[in-house]
Amino acid sequence: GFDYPERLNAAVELTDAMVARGHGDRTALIGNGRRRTYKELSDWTNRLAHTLVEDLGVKPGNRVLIRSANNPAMVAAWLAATKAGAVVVNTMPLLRAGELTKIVDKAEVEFALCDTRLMDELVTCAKSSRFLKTVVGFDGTSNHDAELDRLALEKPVRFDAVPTGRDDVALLGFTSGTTGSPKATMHFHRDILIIADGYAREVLNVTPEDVFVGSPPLAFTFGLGGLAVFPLRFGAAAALLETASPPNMIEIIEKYRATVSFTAPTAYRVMLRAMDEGADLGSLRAAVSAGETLPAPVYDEWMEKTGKPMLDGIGATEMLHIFISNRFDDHRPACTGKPVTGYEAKVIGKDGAEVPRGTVGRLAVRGPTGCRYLADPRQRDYVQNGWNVTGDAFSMDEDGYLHFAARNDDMILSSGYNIAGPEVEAALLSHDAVAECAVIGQPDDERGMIVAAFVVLAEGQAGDAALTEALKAHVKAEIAPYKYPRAITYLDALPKTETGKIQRFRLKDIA
Ligand code: 3SK
Repeated sequence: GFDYPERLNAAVELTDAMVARGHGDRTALIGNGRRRTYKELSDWTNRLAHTLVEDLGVKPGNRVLIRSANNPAMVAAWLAATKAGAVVVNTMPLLRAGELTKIVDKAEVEFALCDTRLMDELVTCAKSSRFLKTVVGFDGTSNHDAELDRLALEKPVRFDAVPTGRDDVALLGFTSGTTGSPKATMHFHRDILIIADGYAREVLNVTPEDVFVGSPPLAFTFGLGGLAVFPLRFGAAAALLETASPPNMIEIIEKYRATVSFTAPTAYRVMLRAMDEGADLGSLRAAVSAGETLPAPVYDEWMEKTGKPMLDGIGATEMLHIFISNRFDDHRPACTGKPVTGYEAKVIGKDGAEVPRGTVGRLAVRGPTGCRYLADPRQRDYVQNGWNVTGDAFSMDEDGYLHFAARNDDMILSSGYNIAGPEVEAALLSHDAVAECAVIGQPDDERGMIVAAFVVLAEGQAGDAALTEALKAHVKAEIAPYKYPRAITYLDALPKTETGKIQRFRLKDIA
């Protein structure tokens, strides 16, 4: 089990406790051209915590919103607010005032810490907010040239962190999901450590020698885990990128000899092409893929080129992080693997009963973390009889491995056939002309639904009638012919959430 003392502050465990364990001189964070050791991070966050409490008046339980791109100052702000006993709401840098207002209202946010380069939308939101009264800027470029930094510089480097309980809420993770309406998920101090002591320890075997890199925003729990909690829990380093395009990630991997990467399959496809052009990604010992289905060809090519498996995993903001994953020594293509230590999984039908092995149903999980929506009736749908019923359709094979079929709303019922959209997407993606694609069901008088594909073409390709026919023929040759897309539309880009997930529901309006 996961045994933590009753009084537990996750931020202390990730900073001061690491210094006490002898990691003080090791690099904790790299970003904006600077390295920060664990001792520097500990001092920095303690000074900031003093400022939050003494200058701003933050009290335990206050909700503190943080707005920034991925940089060390954002991690420091998160840790400092957590040390002060606040409940932190990390937000994406691109959100507009209207979107911020929904979050501020839902979470009753009173304080906001914001990279000075991103103030405008937040100030607009604060002007009309019933809740948000204090907005303070920090310098995301780490030159300590903003109000929060200046106040903190005068403070002592020791701070008596608020002795929070292990089951006190530390974090509100917002999920807009792929369907649009935001929910806040509550996570305890212990949950933050569990995802490291479970998944990161068991699946990734993190050591102090590791250097993490990746693309998910820290405002998404996938990124907060992979780029802050996991490295800091084990004395490793995180290299943070404000703009995590695949070329930037490649540059950082080569420069810092990064060992663990967290990103989505689309970025790994670009990295594979860069390897053909001579990029050296040989330092990577663990490539974690999540957030979207990992197509078998990407998995196969990665294995072929690096000799190491790509670690496909599935997580959810509701569960905080990854709960089912492949392992270095136990992995298969087109397979998400088995539950992470502490979690159990089953596949259930509409009646809630487990379906036979090999049958597609809804994935239900339970374990040391779980869904607690803040003031939201959808809690009743997500947690049923103690099981977290995810929005994903999976099957479990005879050996207990879980295979992704689709998000429940990605299943397409066409002429009596149940077609998993991602399977058609994988078939399309294996054609050289296709860079990205998404498949949805489109209402059709004759068939009820047809499979409709939206394709972003690879450079130099033309989306003409000949290519459309070629793509249809290609899918028919790859998978059962009835699954082929009867409609193909070419787009310059796919609609995506801030976290890079394709918003298939928005394609319904384009179709
Ligand atoms: O797959 C996801 O959506 C996810 C969400 C939160 C944390 C981790 C992951 C992989």
